[in-house]
Amino acid sequence: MPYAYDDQNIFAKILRGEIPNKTVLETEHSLAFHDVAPQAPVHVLVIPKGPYVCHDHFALAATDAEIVDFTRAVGEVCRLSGVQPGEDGDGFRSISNAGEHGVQEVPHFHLHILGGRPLGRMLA
Ligand code: DGP
Repeated sequence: MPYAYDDQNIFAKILRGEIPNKTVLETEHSLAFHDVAPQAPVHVLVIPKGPYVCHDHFALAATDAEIVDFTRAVGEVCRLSGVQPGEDGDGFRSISNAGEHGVQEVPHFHLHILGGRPLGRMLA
């Protein structure tokens, strides 16, 4: 059964307030917080509050309101983190790992926003 959501995953616990987090942004349907093991000066995770396992699950099953909220939250996180491309921020990378081949550690959909230094070319 694809997309079986485990409500004991660590981000579900963060959403329930059982584990602390360093919040960057909270909206009606989304939460953004600093990664516990940052891989760059800016490393923020953006997650929907709904129980979605991975990006494709979210894309197929989330409501329009959740998708709009999440998409806007990503833009707002980039703005708040100062990584917008251009003379001020110089850009960022957004990554979402899914499943075994994608080496997804936490089975709650999240988008990594990485920036604050040149990241090098990476597709795989
Ligand atoms: P992924 O491989 O895409 O599933 O990456 C999961 C990320 O989640 C990884 O970069 C580390 C981060 N992470 C794991 N546990 C915690 C936690 O308890 N708090 C926070 N803030 N981040 C966590």
